[in-house]
Amino acid sequence: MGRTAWFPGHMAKGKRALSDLAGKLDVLLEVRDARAPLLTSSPIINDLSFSCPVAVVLAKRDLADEEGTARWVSWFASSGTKCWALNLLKPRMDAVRKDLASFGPAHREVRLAVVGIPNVGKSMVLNALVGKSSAPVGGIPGITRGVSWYRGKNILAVDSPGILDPRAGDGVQRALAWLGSSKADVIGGYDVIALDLVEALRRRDLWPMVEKKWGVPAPLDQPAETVLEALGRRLGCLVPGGGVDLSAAGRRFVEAFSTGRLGAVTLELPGDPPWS
Ligand SMILES: Nc1nc2c(ncn2[C@@H]2O[C@H](COP(=O)(O)OP(=O)(O)OP(=O)(O)O)[C@@H](O)[C@H]2O)c(=O)[nH]1
Ligand SMILES: [Mg+2]
Repeated sequence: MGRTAWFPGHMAKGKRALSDLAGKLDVLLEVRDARAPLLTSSPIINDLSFSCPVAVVLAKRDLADEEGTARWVSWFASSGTKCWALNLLKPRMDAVRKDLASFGPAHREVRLAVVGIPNVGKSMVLNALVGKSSAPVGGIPGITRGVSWYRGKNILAVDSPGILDPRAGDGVQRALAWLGSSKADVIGGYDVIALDLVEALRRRDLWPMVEKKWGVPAPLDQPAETVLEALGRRLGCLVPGGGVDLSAAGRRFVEAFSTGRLGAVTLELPGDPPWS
């Protein structure tokens, strides 16, 4: 079990604020990453869902494999959970708004909170729902710091900071860093995260997406360090004297993966064993 890696004060405060609010809400809208919907589930949802129902958005649909996403949507439906897969860069929210309205009483707007782990797209979902760009959005985890209300047509919505499980194991935290939801530089460094990602992509036969982009192969009998070094040379991440800066190479690799520049990919499917 890994030690607490990244649980700054705003996460603890956000968790308390959401607990105080939960009784006043009609529905919790939990945002997860479509590329790994179980890995990116919110660690606080079980505590909060005693007070109100939960519906799920699988964000970053454009970064996930379409067939994998379809399987996840069916999986949520079969467990009775309302679920929408969305590309928030081109949001189509009419059906979502309509379904969400049914969680509220007829005499007033629906009240909801958007919750989830860092950087999954919560603020983008909120902006798409209320119809304006008011909640701050950013490419690094930890952009939203507090809990704030936003009003849209027939909707009153709270944006909340991303909250991680402080007890998550090292493997979970590293995988979250591949997706941009945890900070690689506080978990063990970009080189460590990237070596893990090399292994994970190779294991899942997903390396061809990297090879296609950068022309670097990763034969199974080659140590992950050798592969990362070759990537570093290809990307020009060198130190004086000609060695490879593995940390810089790792950062370029992980960031390209997390933002989808290497292609669309799904990392887990319904029924896969849990991450450890
Ligand atoms: N390609 C793609 N990028 C997305 C999508 N949704 C969000 N993003 C990107 O993901 C990053 C994080 O989005 P935010 O809405 O700030 O995420 P958040 O969950 O509010 O993050 P925190 O407030 O830091 O916890 C931004 O760079 C967005 O542009 C999506 O559906 N597709
Ligand atoms: Mg946010």
